[in-house]
Amino acid sequence: MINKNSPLPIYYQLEEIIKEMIEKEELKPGDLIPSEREFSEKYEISRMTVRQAINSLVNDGYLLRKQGKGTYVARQKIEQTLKGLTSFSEDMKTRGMEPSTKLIDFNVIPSSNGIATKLAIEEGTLIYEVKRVRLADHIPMAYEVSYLPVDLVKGLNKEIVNGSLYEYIENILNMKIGHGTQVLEASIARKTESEILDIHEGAPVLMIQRYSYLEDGNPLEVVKSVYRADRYKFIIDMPRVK
Ligand code: 16G
Repeated sequence: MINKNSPLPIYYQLEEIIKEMIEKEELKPGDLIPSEREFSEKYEISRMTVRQAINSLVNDGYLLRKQGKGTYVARQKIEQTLKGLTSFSEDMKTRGMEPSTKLIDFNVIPSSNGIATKLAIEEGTLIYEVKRVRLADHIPMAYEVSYLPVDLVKGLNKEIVNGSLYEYIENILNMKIGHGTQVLEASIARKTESEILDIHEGAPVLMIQRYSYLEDGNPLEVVKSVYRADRYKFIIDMPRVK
């Protein structure tokens, strides 16, 4: 219920009410939400306020406006907890979704200075450059470009990267992946990324740079991923530190 004496703005309270309805699945993805008039009559608030709440939920990706049709509940974002180093395939399977990959490009190239430094190899040493679209239940989620030293990850090929890279490294090559560092930044989709991810050019994306290392400390991969911000959110668990 809306509390008009609360210091919280009314539009914000309505946003929370609608989010809760989505969480409790009283409103499901694809459902048409009640009209502005219905909300305004039910909660005895102005239509302007209702519009403000709905606009904000559209901007945040909870709702989707379809021209001339109304406002619908959007597919809810995938939540990824940033706690341990996991692979895309593992992440999707844990959620009961089917991971798949569309290989865009697979090359062996001499490394540039920047990548060589990150991989602790000499500039010009051969590296794999793997460009993949990662999908969950057939929906593109991320575009990923990975660089790995050829000498380290023996026998990598197109078929393997069509499945799980980490599974190959750990179960076939029997190497142990130790830890990773990840940098997360906000960005917007450029033309190629928007085409690959099936979003508008300029749509918000989350850009992630991951460096991962084997247990012995050797750098394993440098990966740049572009995630759809309308489908993904990252959750960070933070133990209190002083
Ligand atoms: C994730 C990792 C990526 C890794 C891949 C392996 C991020 C940002 N990136 O997508 O670094 O190469 O998983 O997944 O999380 P795979 O084993 O399914 O190929």
